[in-house]
Amino acid sequence: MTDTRRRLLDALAGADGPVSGPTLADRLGVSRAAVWKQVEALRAAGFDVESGADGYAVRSVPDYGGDAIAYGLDAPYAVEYHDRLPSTNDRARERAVEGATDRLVVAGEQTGGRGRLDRAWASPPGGVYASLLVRPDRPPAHVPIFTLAAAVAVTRACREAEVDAVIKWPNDVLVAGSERKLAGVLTEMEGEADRVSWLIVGVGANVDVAASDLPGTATSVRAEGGVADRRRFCQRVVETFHGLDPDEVLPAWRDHAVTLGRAVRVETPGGTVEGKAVDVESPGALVVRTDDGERTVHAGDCEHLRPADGN
Ligand code: BT5
Repeated sequence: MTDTRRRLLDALAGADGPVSGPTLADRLGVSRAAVWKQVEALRAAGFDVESGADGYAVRSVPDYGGDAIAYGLDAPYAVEYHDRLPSTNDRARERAVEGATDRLVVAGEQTGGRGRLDRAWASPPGGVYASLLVRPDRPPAHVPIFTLAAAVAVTRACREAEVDAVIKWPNDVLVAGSERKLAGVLTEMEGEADRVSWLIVGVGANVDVAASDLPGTATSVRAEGGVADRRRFCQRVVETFHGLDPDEVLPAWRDHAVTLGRAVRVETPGGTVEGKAVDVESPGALVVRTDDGERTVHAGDCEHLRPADGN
């Protein structure tokens, strides 16, 4: 998406009524003919743009796509949309290597979606597959906080879509009271000892997907009876992620998490840790009270054990 297109979308989305061609040309710093060309491109992308005596006004927005996501998006990312990609994280990585930043790569479906540890992420049409490329001025050790922030953002988007979602450490978004998975987060980065070079936060969320198109016990916003609006969902994830103050992330995560207080078994690179999950510490490590004292786990797969509470 060009800068001009994004500015046109922002100008139209932010207006109360029609905006005249000359006003748009002025704001965008382009000719009126260039504005007209961009409006035509929006129409070709499925926007209903009315042009009356007072100027241009958007009457309706397409269900999904780059322009649809950018329209009204309250976050400073350039949106790049593809109907289909192997993996939005891989495409974002290519963009990172080219030097880009502050970019949101979205695909309508993925043919090679990835989870953690090279597991497959089922990515049928109807899901939200989005990778955010940023370059935070942080040491690599702080990166897990971004994964937690994304999990908080996705959980809130699910709740806004009327599905009662919760977080399982570190990055699974489940339907409350179940192990049914709605979404996951895959964070990848490149960095030097003291500074992240680039960071990609990839979100996969089952939004407008039938449960039969998903593996195992996975579920979707649609299957749970929620509002399956991919455009809104994607926008809200990005806006919430962007709007979270780093200091707010851990408290918000604790607030949304179901793992704390639960009996857990965590498969870590260094072996199995079993006990009661008692806290999450900065920048995202799980503290487990085991028979041999407290253990702090930085990475792994967490299983909630029964009974849910109290041991
Ligand atoms: C995750 O991995 O939960 C992270 C998933 C991140 C996917 C996004 S999509 C956009 C971006 N581009 C990518 O290529 N990836 C990111 P993990 O915790 O490892 O969970 C993977 C496991 O979840 C699999 O082994 C399955 O058991 C299960 N699973 C696979 N597809 C699923 C789906 N669509 N919904 C729920 N569970 C799924």
